[in-house]
Amino acid sequence: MSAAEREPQVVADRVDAAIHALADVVESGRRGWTRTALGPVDRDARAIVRRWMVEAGLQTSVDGAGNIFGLLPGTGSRGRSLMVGSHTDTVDGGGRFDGIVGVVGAIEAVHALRESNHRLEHDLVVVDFFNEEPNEFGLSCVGSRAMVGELNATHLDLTDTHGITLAQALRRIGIDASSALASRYDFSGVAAFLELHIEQGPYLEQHGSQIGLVESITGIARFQALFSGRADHAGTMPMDRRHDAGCAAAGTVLAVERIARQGRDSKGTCGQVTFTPEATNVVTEHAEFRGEFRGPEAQWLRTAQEALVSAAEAEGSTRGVTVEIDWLPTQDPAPMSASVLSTLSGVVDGLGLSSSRLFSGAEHDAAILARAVPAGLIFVPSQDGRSHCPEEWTDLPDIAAGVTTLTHALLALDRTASTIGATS
Ligand code: HGY
Ligand code: MN
Ligand code: MN
Repeated sequence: MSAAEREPQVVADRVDAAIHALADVVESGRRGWTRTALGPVDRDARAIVRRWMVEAGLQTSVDGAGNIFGLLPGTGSRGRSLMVGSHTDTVDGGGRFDGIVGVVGAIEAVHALRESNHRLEHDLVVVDFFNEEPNEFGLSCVGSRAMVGELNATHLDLTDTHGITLAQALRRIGIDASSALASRYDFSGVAAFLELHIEQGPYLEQHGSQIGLVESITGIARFQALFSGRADHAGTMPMDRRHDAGCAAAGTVLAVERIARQGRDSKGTCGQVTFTPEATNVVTEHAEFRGEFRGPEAQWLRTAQEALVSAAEAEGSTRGVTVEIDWLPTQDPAPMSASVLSTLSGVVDGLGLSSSRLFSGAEHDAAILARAVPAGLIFVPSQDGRSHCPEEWTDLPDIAAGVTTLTHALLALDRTASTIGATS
């Protein structure tokens, strides 16, 4: 550390104020803290984040996919950079910390570095990724997928339950579909990517660890299931002559649960259930729902997909109901960079923080970025393991420990990044 450089100090109250300021920018009348990416207030929140980036001394820009970037130029002339960030959109009825901690924490790390006279050799790029949460079209990580070149025309043609395409929904919030497709980021100079995030599960709290170092991020197979039967009078049509699409769907929902209980650390969840007509005196003609399987093993995800198709077909055939399963963008489990993980281990040990290595059952932009650069993911504990609900909570001292870890990790990577192999 040079004479002018001091120990970086994270200002927890500044982080707390930012988290609570964003918590005020939510969709009125919705449960919990709701700020969906394609909704009416996400753009307001992102304008605030961009202003915070400017106040932290970052040069800001926005790409064609809605990602916001803040650049802190380094002292080196090699054009190499470190990237750090997360997302600020929420699920419907979500909490105040999911994603937000990582964006606010990245900006706080910039403040801490500058206020302690640290100048990184690498450029530092802070990112607020657009639309990380699965949207009503079944697509998650829209901004980060665009950056790695994975957003494609098929994604933009995905429709919601009203027949609107994702491209139309993006246009409504000022994002042009073709610009989004052309927003591939040049990662050639990016030495590593770091994300700070709440764990959203019970592991760290159960193990008494202040910091989680993620080894890999879950694979996900998402789908839409469509059932077509026949409308009949609920009071006259005998049970054995019905083609009840609703019952076929319900049986398939239970099959998702049964299949998900069979894998190692596997999960299965259904949502967005629609019965048409919505009447109890009419046998359901059409039913649809969305679901997903998650797990640490790509092979199990494949077998789960096959098991779902045969279960749905069985539920349909016994009722004379036709079934269609459409797979939405699925992704294999994403291992984090071993060398970034090793750097993070050294940082938390050096800071005297207790830590655990763990698997992430939640999806993150880091899983997408890991396809382009060596990526690392730092967790802070979630109270009672709760998230994606208003009860989501992480204590400020835990958040501050995470931001301190992130800040020191950036200093460590700045020194060691040249030794990190590409996506190692
Ligand atoms: O769904 C997830 O795991 C993440 O919160 N988007
Ligand atoms: Mn989430
Ligand atoms: Mn998240």
